[in-house]
Amino acid sequence: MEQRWTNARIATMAGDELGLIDDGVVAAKDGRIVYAGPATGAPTTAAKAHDCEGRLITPGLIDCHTHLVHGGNRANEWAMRLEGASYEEIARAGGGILSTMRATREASEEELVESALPRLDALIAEGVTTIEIKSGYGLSTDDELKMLRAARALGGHRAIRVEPTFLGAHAIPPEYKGKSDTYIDLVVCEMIPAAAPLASAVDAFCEGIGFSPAQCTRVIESAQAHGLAVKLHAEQLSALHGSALAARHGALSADHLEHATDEDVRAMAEAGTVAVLLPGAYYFMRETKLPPVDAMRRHGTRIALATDNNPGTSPTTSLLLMLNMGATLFGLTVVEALRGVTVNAAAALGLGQEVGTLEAGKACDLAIWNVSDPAELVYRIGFNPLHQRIKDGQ
Ligand code: DI6
Ligand code: FE
Repeated sequence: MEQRWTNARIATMAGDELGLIDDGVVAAKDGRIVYAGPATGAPTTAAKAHDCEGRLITPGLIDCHTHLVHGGNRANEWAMRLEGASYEEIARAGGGILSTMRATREASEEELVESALPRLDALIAEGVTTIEIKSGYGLSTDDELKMLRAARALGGHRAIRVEPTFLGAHAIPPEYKGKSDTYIDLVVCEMIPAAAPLASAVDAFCEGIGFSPAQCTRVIESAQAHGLAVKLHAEQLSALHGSALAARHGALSADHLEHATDEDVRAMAEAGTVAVLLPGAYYFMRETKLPPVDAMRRHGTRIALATDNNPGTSPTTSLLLMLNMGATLFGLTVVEALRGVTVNAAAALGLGQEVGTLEAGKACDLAIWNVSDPAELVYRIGFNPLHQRIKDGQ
């Protein structure tokens, strides 16, 4: 089936900027883009033209870092934090991730799907067509697999591309308290082999309250032995140089990075490892250490932005708000922010050949906006100008 979207300003994201074309056409056949460019060069076809009336078309948005599937919420702990308790104190007292672990273990796969759907619908309403969803709140083989199945099931409930990531090395479950190496044995020897058919990538929390670089190395090596891509939560609260470790292993991305050093960022640039910035967690945790965006620019490290939707540090379902926060809090330009939720987010998921730009051969995933200036997508705070979302041409 052939489709055309005409009379539009298209931001292809091809090249190094926005790839803006003022009077542009996107043409698709059977859900794949066959042309994205000036109207003057558009192929003639009998396909029905959708007149976009001068609206802006971008690639469908990509949320490349979420913990969207999880049980319960942590509003109570947030209230404790507002009264002075720290995230680490709550975690060490058995709250934090372990609090969500208990709620997630109690939930059935169907309940996890049902509780995630409203969060997913909020992202879809803002033009998201691809989403990464991590496990990491089960912390047992069965419960981690339950989470990955729930993540995949969401792709059957909505027209959205789901990329599941196994994050068993997210926290040490109570039954392994004080035995983190033994838990990593379980992750490496049992969980990853079982998760491999259900996941696209493996992630780990490289942090003092998480796992050491040595433990993360074991997880990374097991992931690669099972043909899985690698991502890493790194330099969120301290500088353990997990991001350089990730880069040395050819990871798709290292994520958070507030404490990343110039050396970490250079290693990421050289390896092509994408820096995924998570302003929602920075904001919600009231962090003060900014990620080294200037060093990333200097070294040419690709930058992505994501919601990090999770009940503990970033309970947001607005990728548009992350655009504004990436600019306002982290100093990203309009071009950097928009590329961060399209072409660079696709790279962070290893989907650079499939989505993230409007180019022939890619999936026809479009977001059509009631704006003409791309800057308006970054400028507004809490406003959604989406006119229409197209997934695989539909
Ligand atoms: N860093 C984060 O910000 C989330 N996980 C991680 O490794 C927080 C997860 C949670 O607090 O539930
Ligand atoms: Fe995260």
